[in-house]
Amino acid sequence: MQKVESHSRASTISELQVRARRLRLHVLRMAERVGQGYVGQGLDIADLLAVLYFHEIRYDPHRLDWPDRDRFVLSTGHYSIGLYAALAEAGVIPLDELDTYGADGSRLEMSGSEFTPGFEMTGGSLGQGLSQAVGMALGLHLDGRDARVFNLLSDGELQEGATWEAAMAGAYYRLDSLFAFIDCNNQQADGPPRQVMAVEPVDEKWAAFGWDTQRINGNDIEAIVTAIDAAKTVNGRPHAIVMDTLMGKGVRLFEQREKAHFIRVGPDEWDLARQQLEAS
Ligand SMILES: Cc1ncc(C[n+]2csc(CCOP(=O)(O)OP(=O)(O)O)c2C)c(N)n1
Ligand SMILES: [Mg+2]
Repeated sequence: MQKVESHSRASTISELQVRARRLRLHVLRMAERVGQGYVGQGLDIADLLAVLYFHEIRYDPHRLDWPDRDRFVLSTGHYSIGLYAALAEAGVIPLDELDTYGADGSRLEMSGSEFTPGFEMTGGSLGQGLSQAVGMALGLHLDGRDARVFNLLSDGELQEGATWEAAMAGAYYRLDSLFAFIDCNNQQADGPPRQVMAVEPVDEKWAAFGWDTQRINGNDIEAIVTAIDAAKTVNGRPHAIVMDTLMGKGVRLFEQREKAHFIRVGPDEWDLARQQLEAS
């Protein structure tokens, strides 16, 4: 399968770090309006989204239906706050619209939908994204397009059986235009996955399913860029990049919460959160 050329909007590591910081600030801005939300996930995934939206993926913010665009498929609908931040920073949605996050009638619901500009699928029901990503990658290949598909999954989501059916299909069809990022933040709604239904060793599972697999620190921008570059050199297999991340990354107040799946934050805590982000 033919590989696409490297991205023309490439940024340096320090530029990407600045982007990631801005994405985190957007996440705090959104969540402050409602006083709660999936803040930890938005902060933990900002580094990956900065790399994807400002370095790697090909898209046109003014022509979202461009057929040759790379697809970003968000399996984990509750991570939408992070994707809204990236889409606003990228100019796909107006920055001011972030203030409507979670409000009645907003295009920015807590779990994103296809009516949100830049969303390729409706999220919320976990375990659906990889099947759709496999279908998109196969369809694009059959159409002779070299667009790639990037899918974000979470560690808790790996308990969904459909994910593994899709993993088998991706390897069977040798979809090397497909990149799955698995966010291992060691948390799910009811605590760490090992106390709910263990998912580790995550990297060994993807490798056993025939995927080109790497495991990295998902809060290290240079490591993410390097891993994607390495994946692009491997032909004939889909790529799994397993990322160990920290829920709430960048804000000590949230990093230290034992259960951070959905957090409520007091009105007096937001300024402190922003200060901690600046200091981090
Ligand atoms: C099919 C399905 N089952 C259950 C849920 C409820 N649910 C929403 S988020 C979540 C936790 C999933 O794990 P993970 O994404 O790792 O959680 P986080 O790291 O965000 O805490 C669950 C069980 C759902 N959205 N969809
Ligand atoms: Mg998790």
